[in-house]
Amino acid sequence: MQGNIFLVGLMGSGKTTIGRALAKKLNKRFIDSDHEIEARTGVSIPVIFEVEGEASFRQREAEVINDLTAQDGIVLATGGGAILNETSRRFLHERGTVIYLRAGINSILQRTRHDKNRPLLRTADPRKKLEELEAQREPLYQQVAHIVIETGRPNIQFLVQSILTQLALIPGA
Ligand code: SKM
Repeated sequence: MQGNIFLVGLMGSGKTTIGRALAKKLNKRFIDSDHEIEARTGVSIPVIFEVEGEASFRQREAEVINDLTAQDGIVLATGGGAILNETSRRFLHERGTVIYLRAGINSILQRTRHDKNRPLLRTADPRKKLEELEAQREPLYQQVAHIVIETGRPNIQFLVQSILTQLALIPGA
């Protein structure tokens, strides 16, 4: 639980891309909780949603967050809805430094346009769905975060640098 960095935010906010780059810079191990769930179940996330439903997916997700946050020295990209679970929020906040990557709906729509791996966006009006998710989750992302980074600027190196600068300001992070 030492030296961990946890990235939270809506799907398509860049958690995986930024997380990988950050882990490389800090010489930490990168883990993506969605990939971990897929590795454990042997199927893709859309299949888990289809076969078991969202509630069951959330249970699996909470277990994975519990296990992964107990490790040391990792950069973890969490699933967009991982913060819905109260215990996961507590583990994330207590077991590492939480960075909320805050992205605008337009950039998220652009990033997820061709992504077939987002069951919640398989709807006639993805913008409306994202607006609903944002309204519901923004307070939870804010609540769990130690640092908030606006991802309006698309330059990954710039974002990683501003995260490193802010981390340096937090004692023990
Ligand atoms: O965890 C996946 C899954 O598609 C659900 C989700 C969400 O609820 O925002 C985000 C993805 O990372």
